[in-house]
Amino acid sequence: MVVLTYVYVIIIDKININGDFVLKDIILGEAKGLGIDIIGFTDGEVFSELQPVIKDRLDKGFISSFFHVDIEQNTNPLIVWKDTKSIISIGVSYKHKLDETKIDKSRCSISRVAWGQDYHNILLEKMNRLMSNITREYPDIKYKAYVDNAPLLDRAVAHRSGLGFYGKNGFIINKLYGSYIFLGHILTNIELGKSSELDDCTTCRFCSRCIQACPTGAIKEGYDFNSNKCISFFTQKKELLSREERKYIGKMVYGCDICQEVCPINKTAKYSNEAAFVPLKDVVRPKIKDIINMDNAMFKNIYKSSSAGWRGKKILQRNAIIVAGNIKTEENYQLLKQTLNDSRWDIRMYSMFSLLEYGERGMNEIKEKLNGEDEEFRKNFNIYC
Ligand code: B12
Repeated sequence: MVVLTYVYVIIIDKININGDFVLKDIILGEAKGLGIDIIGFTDGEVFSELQPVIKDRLDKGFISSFFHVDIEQNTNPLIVWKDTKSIISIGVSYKHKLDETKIDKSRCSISRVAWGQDYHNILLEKMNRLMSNITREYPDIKYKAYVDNAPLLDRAVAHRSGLGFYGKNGFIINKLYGSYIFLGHILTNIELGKSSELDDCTTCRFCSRCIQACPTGAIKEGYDFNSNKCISFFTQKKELLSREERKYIGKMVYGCDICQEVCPINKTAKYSNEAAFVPLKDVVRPKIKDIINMDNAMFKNIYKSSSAGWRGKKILQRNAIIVAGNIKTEENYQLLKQTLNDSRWDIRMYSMFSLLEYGERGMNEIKEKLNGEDEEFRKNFNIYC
């Protein structure tokens, strides 16, 4: 039981129903050795309390196109995998320091979610290593590991496994690590018992900083969230962005941290020990021109291996062009003049949108170019400018 009494943040109240303490001890010990900061367990029961919540969000049009809604699958572990008996839920902290005082304000930003290496790979590797160490001793154990890619909701699984409570911004907040934790879960065919679910947090009860801070109003009272209004979603969606959406992007090339940065629990949260998420200043606060001029080799070597890479190189360049319209400098103006001649129609269109932010000068710059574009282009330009 030495490991159980160690630093793990959660309390396991119902140990293995077979009375087998050994296996759970081994899992906890292995997890700690692999840099898994938080771990909890739950059973394969249906998450029936989520069904009306998902339906309500769906009806309101609050669910983004990135999440496939199938309420049965999203809430029933047995439909995801018929052999599920318990779920191991993990959290890995990614709060690292970055000295912003030494960074030029004209640079653009990559949110914490994409600092260092892609969290999907890091968490999946940890979970697979954990389970292969276990199955070496217990070959009858079968499992399936997920990060973001399960039909089940990572947050709901984490909540029921005692990893943290829900913040008003929808995040799973852990008392020690705050909300800067990536989540993953493993479905297994063995009984592992259940951790205690946590009640809501008293700090949150009297706090609504995240709701007030979100510029778009995506976070609503009552633990409600419109993902189609989330700035992070704007930076990732491929459809044309309205002027309002482009303004909200501000200087973000990928993701958004606003609702987490203002959270008082995150201010005092423990820092991460995970070397894979350590940020490199020039990568996470890049020069706008470096993103705009990025070639395939730079994308492959730097951003493709981070979680900012999944939408491709062009989406980061599009966002950098938007930022060049939001941060008005002569250098950015010259960059936009250059991208106005890009071979990709959407890059040309966003260059025009951003040049318009420079007033008459920008308008004169694009006039002739716009006339040279086809009718479809001009139609979209007029709708979205
Ligand atoms: C698609 C997606 C997005 C979309 C949509 C997000 C959304 N919240 O709807 C976009 C691109 C906007 C996005 C943004 C971000 N994401 Co995201 N995203 C996902 C993904 C893949 C699916 C989420 C989703 O659409 N779920 C559908 C909705 C209906 O479910 P839900 O958000 O989990 O909320 C449900 C329950 O958790 C529950 N619930 C929520 N709050 C409460 C409160 C109470 C009291 C109760 C009872 C229930 C309850 O009810 C909700 C409806 O059923 C998940 C991974 C996963 N598979 O779960 C990551 C995930 C939610 N994202 C994550 C992160 C880190 C981010 C960003 C911070 C990235 C960034 N820096 O830009 C932002 C934060 C935005 C935010 N405030 O939520 C983490 C969150 C970790 C955590 N500690 O909570 C996750 C879990 C990924 C991971 N594996 O670590 N994301």
